[in-house]
Amino acid sequence: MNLNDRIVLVTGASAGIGEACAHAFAGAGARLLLCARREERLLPVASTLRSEYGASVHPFELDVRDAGAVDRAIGSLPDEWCSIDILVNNAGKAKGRAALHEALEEHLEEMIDTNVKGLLHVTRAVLPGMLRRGSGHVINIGSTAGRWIYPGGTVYCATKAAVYAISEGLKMDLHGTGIRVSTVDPGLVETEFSLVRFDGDEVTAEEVYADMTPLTAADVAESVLFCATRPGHVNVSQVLLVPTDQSSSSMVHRRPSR
Ligand code: NDP
Ligand code: 8X3
Repeated sequence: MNLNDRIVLVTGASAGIGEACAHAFAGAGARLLLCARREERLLPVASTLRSEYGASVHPFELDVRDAGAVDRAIGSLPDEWCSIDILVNNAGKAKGRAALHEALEEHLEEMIDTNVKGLLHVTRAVLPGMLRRGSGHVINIGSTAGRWIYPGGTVYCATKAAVYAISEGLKMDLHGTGIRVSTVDPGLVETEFSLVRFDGDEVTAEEVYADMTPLTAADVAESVLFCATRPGHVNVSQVLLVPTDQSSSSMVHRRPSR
């Protein structure tokens, strides 16, 4: 299905899964609204989409944790960009892997404010337009972490369990409106996620994906695009996408090379 001229908003599009989603949607003919905090990373993504796909792209700096900034950004979109057809709630992160009683308060707040409150802020800002038009699609990037709780992941897992609950609740809130809600929940995906989680510690970040074959950001983007391109009467409600090497949060098949 061609998404010709559909407007897709991807949050957290400056890297990883969000950037890959932007590529997938641009390749399918969509117009892209892209946001993230790091404009210096976002603008080159937008330029690449324009040159590779001839895509129409409107990038803007946004911290999804700031409810006022979210409302202002969505409320002041130029007329030709304000009818958002598809929202991909992707911006998110883990910080640290400590037990709750040893975790930094700022880490807990950053995860909850980004993964839960940020997703709610953007969704609340975008939904009124979708409701007026009687169509739209909200695609939330959850995680296996929301279904498989693991040691040191108490708060990150809780935020992703919240994304799961929000996705299920939203379907009920929007019952009969024609607006679709999907959750795409990946397992291990090699992106900058672990580098961010471990504050730039490359060795610890690399250990997460060592000696196994993780998902790529493009694998996840393909599933997101699949959800978005079903016929209007079909809602892909939940996608649980894991590497073949991963059977649970703790069961990861590794083949040490030495
Ligand atoms: P990356 O760190 O590679 O990308 C995260 C993106 O989120 C960046 O573009 C970042 O941009 C953006 N972001 C972070 N905080 C904010 C904020 N406050 N406001 C706006 N944008 C923000 O990680 P991934 O691509 O892996 O993660 C994307 C999503 O996928 C997250 O929700 C994550 O929880 C989820 N996920 C990841 C998995 C994995 O193994 N990698 C598995 C399952 C789910 P910037 O810093 O410029 O703001
Ligand atoms: C990211 C997957 O297992 O690293 O959501 O928490 S995991």
